[in-house]
Amino acid sequence: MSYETITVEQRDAVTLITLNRPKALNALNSKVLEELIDAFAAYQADNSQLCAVLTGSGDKAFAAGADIKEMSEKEAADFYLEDFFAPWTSEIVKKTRKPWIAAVNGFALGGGCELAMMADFIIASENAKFGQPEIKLGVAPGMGGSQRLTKAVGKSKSMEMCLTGRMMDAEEAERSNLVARVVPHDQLLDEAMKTAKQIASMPPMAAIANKEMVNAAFEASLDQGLIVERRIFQILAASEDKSEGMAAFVEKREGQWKGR
Ligand code: CO8
Repeated sequence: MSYETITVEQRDAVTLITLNRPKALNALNSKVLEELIDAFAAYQADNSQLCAVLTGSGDKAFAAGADIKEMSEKEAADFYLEDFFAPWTSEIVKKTRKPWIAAVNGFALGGGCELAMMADFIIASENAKFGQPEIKLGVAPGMGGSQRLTKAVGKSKSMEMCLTGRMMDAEEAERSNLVARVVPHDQLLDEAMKTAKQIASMPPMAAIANKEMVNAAFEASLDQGLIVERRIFQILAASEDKSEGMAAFVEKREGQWKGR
């Protein structure tokens, strides 16, 4: 499938998805959403693909936000009736059970920051800048920023960023637990792909299970999350890859994964 606003490439078991509107700093319009939903569904459905990386084209931006030009045409009733922004979570986050990484190469503002935070984790280049500047447009985050940013960096910092619209640089983002790791700008894609390949080499069912467990920590109470963790652990214990993984360890060899 060919796309207008993104590119998709398979590199062995890793799908690389690149936001490709560099002149608009990869701003997220409805076409981008439609194409990302398709690309993530294809990644999820393809058993040969075991991890994905999402990044932005050009040197300047991951995504500088939802497309302000497109949204400025809309009225409140349109946003409400279309349940505008809902598919980002319902179609991409919820339906992508396999792991994916955001490789943030520059500005990740507004919807761009929110999209990066939808990933399982973020690897940022030294040039990355994160922010929720919606307040300056008279609005507020709409794709999960007020919730995911607060869960990642805590109330004080999230509140300050949302209320002032200020940007956080990569070093502060790492210190604040927004990103997993910061790497030199010119090594971002290599590092993200290397990490994705490492994940893709793991037993695939265990990768999905680990993701589901960690997400439960965000979505459930501690008691509920601990039950989710135990049940998934017990299911994994019945998998062929568990027998193989443990046998491989004892026999001092690499595991050969079946994905079940
Ligand atoms: N939407 C549409 N186009 C954009 C966006 C965006 N979010 N960001 C940048 N662009 C476009 C610019 O308009 C410009 O296009 P053109 O050349 O045709 O004028 C091009 O990208 C390059 O941008 P700049 O010339 O501004 O580049 P600078 O290097 O000078 O500045 C910045 C870079 C600081 C990133 C600057 O572009 C900026 O501040 N962008 C907007 C950031 C922002 O506010 N993001 C949040 C958007 S809002 C959101 O995500 C959700 C809620 C929105 C609700 C709106 C209801 C109406």
